[in-house]
Amino acid sequence: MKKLYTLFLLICPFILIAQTNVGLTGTVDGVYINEFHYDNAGSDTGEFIEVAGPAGTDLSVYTITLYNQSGIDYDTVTLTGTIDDEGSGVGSIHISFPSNGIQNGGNDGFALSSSGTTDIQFLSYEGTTTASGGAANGLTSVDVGVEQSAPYSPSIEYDETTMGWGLSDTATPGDFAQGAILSTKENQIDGFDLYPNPTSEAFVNISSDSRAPMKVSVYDILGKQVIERSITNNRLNISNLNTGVYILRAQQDNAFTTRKLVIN
Ligand SMILES: [Ca+2]
Ligand SMILES: [Ca+2]
Ligand SMILES: [Ca+2]
Repeated sequence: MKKLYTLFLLICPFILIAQTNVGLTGTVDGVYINEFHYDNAGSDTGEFIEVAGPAGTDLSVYTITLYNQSGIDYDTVTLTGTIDDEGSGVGSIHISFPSNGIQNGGNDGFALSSSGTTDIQFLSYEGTTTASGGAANGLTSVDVGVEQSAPYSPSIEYDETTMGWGLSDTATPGDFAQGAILSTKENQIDGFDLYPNPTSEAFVNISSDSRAPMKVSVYDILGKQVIERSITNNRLNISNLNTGVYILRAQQDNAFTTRKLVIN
């Protein structure tokens, strides 16, 4: 009997640390990541992560661990205080980060964990990452599916009504009330191709599997729109652009594709 008991004690810690990622729509004992902002055009500013949950929840058992694309935990924040009541018994709090306190991606993320449960919410943006170390050790993140890239939405928000993640038109750090969701996880344009790229020509060719008109926007590295045009002949004139790196975003039917365009 003593042997069995000893065995149980040996196994016990391993049982306790087995964790479950609740993913995009789950909660960690009722609390979940609700909104975040990690990247801007130019210098990053106003970076934050917001969590929401039932009013009165003691947050002192909760931790947010930030992970880079290699799965290394590069920052840890222990939460404090309680969630306020912003109406209907729910509320939110946010943690502010200094400029680029949240890495810009791709494949960066963060985990919300609690000492009171093995459930953990491990999310990422612009790809997934597998944690080696920290609260989410061994788990692979779930990508929210939208990203802060040109034209840089104010925040990324969990929409409780549709149970989906999307780009929001207003950042509301610490307020449960959210901005309008501009777009959710995007359909990609089938067969999209952009060539030559890099280019030193006065045009680029853009093709896809569809013959529908395509709307093309080009942004400079600061997020300023420099071209907006509908094309029907697969050719985009870029003779007005200087050499440099641009973001090209195309829309066709209800699908979008974003690509880096390099002009030499
Ligand atoms: Ca950042
Ligand atoms: Ca929300
Ligand atoms: Ca908010």
